Amino acid sequence: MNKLKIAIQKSGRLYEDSIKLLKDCSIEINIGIDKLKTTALNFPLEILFLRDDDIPQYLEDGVADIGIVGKNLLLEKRKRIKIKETLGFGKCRLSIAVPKSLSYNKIQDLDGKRIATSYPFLVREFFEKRYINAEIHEISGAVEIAPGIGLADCICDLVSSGSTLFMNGLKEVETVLQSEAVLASHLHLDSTQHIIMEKFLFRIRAVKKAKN
Ligand code: PRT
Ligand code: ZN
Repeated sequence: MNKLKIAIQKSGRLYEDSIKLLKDCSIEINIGIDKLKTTALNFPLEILFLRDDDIPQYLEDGVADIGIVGKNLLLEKRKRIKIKETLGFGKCRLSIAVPKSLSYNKIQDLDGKRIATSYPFLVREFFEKRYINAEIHEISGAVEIAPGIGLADCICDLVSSGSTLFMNGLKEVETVLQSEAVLASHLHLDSTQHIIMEKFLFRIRAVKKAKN
């Protein structure tokens, strides 16, 4: 019997909820010690454990058929894949934050500023739409320390509770994107894969409905 391959995050913020979603859908899995991949015991699903950054590319290439990843990452990476369902966890927002001491009234206050981010595409698009000229500095981690060490004037990063910004003397001033985990798929599934995905989506929707 054909199986559908699902990519989920190997560890990190989406891991627990992704596993829980499978469980809530009554899909039983045994996770091995190496945690590279596993096969569901009672559903035609193979689970691949990956870094979240790699999941959009694998979905475009068809290495995985479906995957769970943050909308933030999907939109930033701009791969040719389809969003099938929002999942209601991993909620956060991609926001611009400036030092608390900076007086901020309107978006034009960001004109000519240096902004550090791991989301250069989404930030550029946000500024271009608003005719703001900002200098984007792409950095891959610890974005929130950039203003403190003189690397940038402000940042654009994911925020959930806001405590990271607070601890680094920053305040949130604009929201670029509201995000949550989504189920996305490869563009060209064969008919069997499509049927399995629809069965899985049917269960996901039932789980979501039961929670509301
Ligand atoms: O190892 P791997 O590459 O797979 O994981 P990762 O470290 O790149 O990603 P991870 O696990 O941190 O995040 C995975 C996904 O979780 C993100 O792509 C988002 O879709 C979602 N998510 C939800 C978040 C947050 N909330 C979040 N708060 N991702 C990151 N953060 C970080 C943020 O970057 C900042 O450093 O948490 C900090 C802010 O949190 P607060 O609560 O202090 O505001
Ligand atoms: Zn990552």
